[in-house]
Amino acid sequence: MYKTLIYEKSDNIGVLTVNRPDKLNALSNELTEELLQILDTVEKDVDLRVLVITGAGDKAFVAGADIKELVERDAVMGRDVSRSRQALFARIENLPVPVIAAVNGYALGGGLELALACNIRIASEKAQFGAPEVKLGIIPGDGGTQRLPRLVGLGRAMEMVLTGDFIDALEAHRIGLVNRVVPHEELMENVMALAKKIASRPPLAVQYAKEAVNRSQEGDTASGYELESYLHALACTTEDKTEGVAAFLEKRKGDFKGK
Ligand code: CO8
Repeated sequence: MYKTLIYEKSDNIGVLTVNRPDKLNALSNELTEELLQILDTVEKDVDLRVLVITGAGDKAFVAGADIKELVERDAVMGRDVSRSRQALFARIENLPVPVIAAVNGYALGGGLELALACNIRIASEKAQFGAPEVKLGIIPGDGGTQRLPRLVGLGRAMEMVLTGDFIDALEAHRIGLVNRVVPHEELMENVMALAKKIASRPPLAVQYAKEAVNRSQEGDTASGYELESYLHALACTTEDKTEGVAAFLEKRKGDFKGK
């Protein structure tokens, strides 16, 4: 049903694979449209617990925006595409379920920005990261100038954005861009183990915790604390909280219903 994406779900975990391997999974307009469609489905799926995003093939997660489509892009189109892609990536960042990027190869330009919009990044040892936009005479437009410095610090982000140089997975790990680096063949196994662990936690608590942690990036600490209190209060109203606390006290595993 999708031409540029594959979506599979099992055990409440969705795996979204960007599927243009012959173009290193470059983000074309068509692919962006299909991502929007799939988000409509994912956002409404009450059984979903975790979404994993990865790239098809052995070389790339996503090697950036489709450079062919940049040829015709004037200022008005540039602003519109940037705004709509920023909104798309913000939707991914703020999905009710956690999103894990399984970075299996090049994560460049818009592909780096997609990985940054995911909530957790696990990299294959083959992964490479870069913001090469400046080499094309443009700048990141999918939220990268804001998310990258928050994750790796101003100086490191500035160096990546101003040089366009790539960094390897170990360097990405050293600067905090990815949570961990694993052998290439074991990437999905590692990502799925993490996804399953998160999926086993009380879903509403996971959702509220994600929302509170995401708010910390918006710069207004006072309203972040306020939101945390209200989401904590909301979590206290759930059946899963009653079950989770009882399970601990009774020394047994919790049975969580997402209620
Ligand atoms: N767009 C379109 N096609 C691409 C892209 C891309 N980003 N990356 C790779 N491809 C294509 C190649 O053209 C090639 O196609 P073909 O076989 O038809 O010639 C195929 O994928 C394989 O690529 P290579 O032969 O180049 O593979 P190599 O292993 O030799 O090199 C690299 C791999 C180093 C990753 C190289 O492909 C490369 O440098 N790619 C471009 C990376 C890049 O500059 N990305 C940033 C793009 S700009 C961007 O993302 C801006 C985002 C913000 C936009 C503003 C708002 C929306």
